[in-house]
Amino acid sequence: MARLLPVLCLLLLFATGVGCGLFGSASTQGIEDQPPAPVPAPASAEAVVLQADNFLFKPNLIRAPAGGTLSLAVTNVSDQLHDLTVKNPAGEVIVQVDLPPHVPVQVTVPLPVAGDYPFECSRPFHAKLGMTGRIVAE
Ligand SMILES: [Cu+2]
Repeated sequence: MARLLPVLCLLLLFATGVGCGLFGSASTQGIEDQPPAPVPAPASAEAVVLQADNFLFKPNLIRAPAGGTLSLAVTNVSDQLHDLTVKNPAGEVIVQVDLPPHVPVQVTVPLPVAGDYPFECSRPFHAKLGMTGRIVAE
């Protein structure tokens, strides 16, 4: 059930433009004197734009809050096939999606624990040529 919360928040955000005030522990809808507590929701609610090219990912370092999911809007801007392969901190592949040329692909990466989630293109030699990156969940 906890995994659904970010999705629900996202849906709520799109549906109403209001955000996650209903679910937040500190409702900061109004103007308050206190500095707002760090709320990662706006960053995680919007997809991070990721470009795949010959032979790099841009950006190749993405920071995201641990304990939720990261939405990526990935586009392969080159003319050849690439993929996005993401591993968790234990080194297990958790996401693998093909990236056809010039086709936007929405990718959701679960980030249940803090740590480094390395990603790469698994096509032969592409990672060696520079198609690597890192998601840092913190
Ligand atoms: Cu590639």
